[in-house]
Amino acid sequence: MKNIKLWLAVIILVLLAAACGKAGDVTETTAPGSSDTAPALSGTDLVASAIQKGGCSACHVIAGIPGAVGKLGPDLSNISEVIPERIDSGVYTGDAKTTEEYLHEAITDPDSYIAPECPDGTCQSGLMPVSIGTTLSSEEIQAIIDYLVELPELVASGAVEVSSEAILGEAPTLTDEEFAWSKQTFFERCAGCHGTLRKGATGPALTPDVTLPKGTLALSSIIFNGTTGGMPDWGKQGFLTQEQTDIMAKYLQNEPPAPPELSLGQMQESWQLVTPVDQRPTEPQTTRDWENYFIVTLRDAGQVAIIDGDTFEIVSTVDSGYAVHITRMSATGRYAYVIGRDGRLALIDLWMETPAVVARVQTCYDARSVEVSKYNGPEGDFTDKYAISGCYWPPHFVILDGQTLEPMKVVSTRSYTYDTGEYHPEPRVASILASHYKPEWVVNVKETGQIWLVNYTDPINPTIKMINAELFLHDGGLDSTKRYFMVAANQSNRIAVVDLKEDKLAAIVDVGKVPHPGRGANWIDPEFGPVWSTSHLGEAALVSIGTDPEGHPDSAWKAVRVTELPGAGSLFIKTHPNSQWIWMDMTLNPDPILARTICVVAKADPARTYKCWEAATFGRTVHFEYNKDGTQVWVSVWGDASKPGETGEIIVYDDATLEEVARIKDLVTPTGKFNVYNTVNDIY
Ligand code: DHE
Repeated sequence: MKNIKLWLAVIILVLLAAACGKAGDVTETTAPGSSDTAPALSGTDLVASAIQKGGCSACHVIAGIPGAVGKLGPDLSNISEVIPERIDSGVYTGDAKTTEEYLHEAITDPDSYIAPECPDGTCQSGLMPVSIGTTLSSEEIQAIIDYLVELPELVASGAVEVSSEAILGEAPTLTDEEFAWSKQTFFERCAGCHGTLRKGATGPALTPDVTLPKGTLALSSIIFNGTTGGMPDWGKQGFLTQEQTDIMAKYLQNEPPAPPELSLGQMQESWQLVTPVDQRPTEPQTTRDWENYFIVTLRDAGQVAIIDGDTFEIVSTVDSGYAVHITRMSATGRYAYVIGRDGRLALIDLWMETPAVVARVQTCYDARSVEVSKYNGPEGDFTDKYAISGCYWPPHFVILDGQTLEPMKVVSTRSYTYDTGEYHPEPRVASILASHYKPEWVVNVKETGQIWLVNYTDPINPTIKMINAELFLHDGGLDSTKRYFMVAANQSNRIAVVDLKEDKLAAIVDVGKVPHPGRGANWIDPEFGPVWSTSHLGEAALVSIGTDPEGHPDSAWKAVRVTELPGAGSLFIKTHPNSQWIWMDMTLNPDPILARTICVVAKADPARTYKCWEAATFGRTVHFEYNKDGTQVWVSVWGDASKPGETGEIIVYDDATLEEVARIKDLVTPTGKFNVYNTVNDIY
């Protein structure tokens, strides 16, 4: 036995030495299992090759295996020491009687028992592909088992250690058709989190140095099943078949293709002034309370529905861009600006009897944000004057005429990271918010971690103050005084706070894992005074930050309260000054029941959730919005566009009693919804 161990250790050391370089480096070798490795493998070569073929490194730490530093599954370096105790514990649900049998079962029938703890939280059933058992030969499976049985001693003797150096094989090939399909699907489904150039942000980087060591099997499993960290289960949800998932997994191991640029001239060519300003109404043409309209994203229909907040009638359904992301209103509320993921911006006149698009333009190929000029004060009246569109690709923002959408100015955000000064080719524009204090927009540049304050008094020659903040800026909103802007640096697990009166960074606050506030929620905590809260994608917690440096200096810019939630995967929270609740969803929780469960926390007793309930029998619940007077709350049930009867609906609740008031049924995949009055006045 001792000889075998020594032999294993020596070969591993040789392997590691061959793969030399600093941690994180990547070594090019011939792909295991390719024809170039024709001679039969034995010993540790066989173990390393089998582990890579099975994609085990993508999810597990396995000492001695180059690049095996995955965090989705349990650390396997000492697993064989844990197993006997686990088998005897009474909680084990499989059939194994010995360590070897347990390991065999774990590889060939992974869901027979789910380990209790994984590095990132609870271990997820269904993630480890059942097909590993058939992909690997019995010889390969046995080699892995033997290695894992010996591993604790090898680690203890110092013969092997954990190594992030990865082995790179050849990228799998795709047909032209498969490549074109993958490219388009990646843009539509994945680029938002992982970046068009796949350098990562909300989701991890997916460049070949990261994906090749994981291999097709592991990547495919992650894409199909999702992860507890917020990666959607595209296969389980029915968006991708197993075959499509495998094609995508192969595509990700190839170099990302460079997408095209978009010039101001090209934007101007796309510009359509459907109804010139002088042909539009000079006063509202409707007797409805248009300030209580909700502009509802019908995501997969490429439309928005304009719904009367008093009667719940659909006043108009308007074609907009692909997968509309958000809507913002002009400062008077009269115009709605709707931005699609494809960078198509539509301007809707809400004063028309039947609201319709009065102008369109394309400012990017991939966009998430739009905002308007709101300032009216000593420096001028900019009400309804300008708009700004923020792009993921090309990485830039565009200033437009607010009444016609004529593109006026494009500003690139390609720049250097705030901390190490590295050049970044794709710093994407995440949220944009209009200051009420100055004629400025707060533009959050995700990958460089800078918050740009863009002064629009002279939009062709804008001045920009660049504030160093934190990497991976995403979404955020104002505090209740509107003086401070709070933005999630989501992959940094922090909130950056900007003082819009002084134009400077006020604080960086540590919160939970992957904060995702939407625009957040402002309320008065009974102990800590005014706070702004965020929920999280990666952690089951609502975290509240003190926002009153004058009245409550001890709490200001600190995470003063953590309220535990039933699950992670939350995208949005909401409240209203008149409400006693904070509402929250868990849209991206991998458990389908939790994904359609909503919760409220009582402001008077914020230590725990007051009530959680499954709001629908299908789909996922997502995003809240109040009506104009703060008495009713709307939540979307995000269904499947291809399933009649389950495409989606909006549930309206009475905010005081939490009783259901109405269901607006058969909407196609409703997601975000924006009440005109609340959006204009930043009420949340
Ligand atoms: Fe969003 C806001 C980006 C996925 C619905 N989303 C935002 C903002 C950004 C953003 C930068 C802030 C805009 C602002 O305030 O100016 N969203 C992204 C992504 O990059 C991400 C993670 C992945 C992607 O591919 O787009 C993403 N978002 C989603 C969804 O899957 C949602 C649920 C449905 C959809 O449209 O695809 C979704 N995002 C929303 C909504 C808002 C939003 C409803 C506005 C919230 C608010 O109340 O302001």
